[in-house]
Amino acid sequence: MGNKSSSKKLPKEDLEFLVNNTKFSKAEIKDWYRGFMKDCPDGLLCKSKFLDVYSTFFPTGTPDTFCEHVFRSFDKDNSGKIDFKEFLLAINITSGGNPEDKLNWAFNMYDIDGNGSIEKKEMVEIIAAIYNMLGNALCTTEADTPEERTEKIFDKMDENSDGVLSKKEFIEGCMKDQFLYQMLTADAAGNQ
Ligand SMILES: [Ca+2]
Ligand SMILES: [Ca+2]
Repeated sequence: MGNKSSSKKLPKEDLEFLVNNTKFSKAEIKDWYRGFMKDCPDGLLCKSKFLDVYSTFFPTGTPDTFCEHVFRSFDKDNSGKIDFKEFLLAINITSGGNPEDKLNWAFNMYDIDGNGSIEKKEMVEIIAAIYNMLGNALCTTEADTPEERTEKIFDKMDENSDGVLSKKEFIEGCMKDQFLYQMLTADAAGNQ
């Protein structure tokens, strides 16, 4: 067959890493990689492209703000670009990774300033973005504003009442409450 596509191959160690750390098979990972390299020949995905790809998971609503937060949570060095490995981990986790991985990731996304705890204003910001993205998908009987919703969530999750959520409080709180889990990880928009 020869190598008619001259694009770089995915390094073996990256492939192994992704097989071990995502739900995707070798063949699927190679498929994703081919598509990725077609769109991003230099091997780096910029924010606007990420938004294009990511929004296909959310056909309704406007995912832009939420996407920015998702992007930030994977763009560890804040370079404005993510590589293939970071990209596939993002797809894997946000499209239904195991609950604990997902919550670990979600915590990092909520912790906007990266100080190790979620402050109320951080949660208000992300919840507003989720509302924005999901449109009607999260319609419940209560029509809370992001601020009201945040207050209720803190009432439930802030075990030691210090006004911030630790990672432990966040993860345990979400594990106990299916609705919160789905809402806070934007799971309602997932692949059901
Ligand atoms: Ca914080
Ligand atoms: Ca606390």
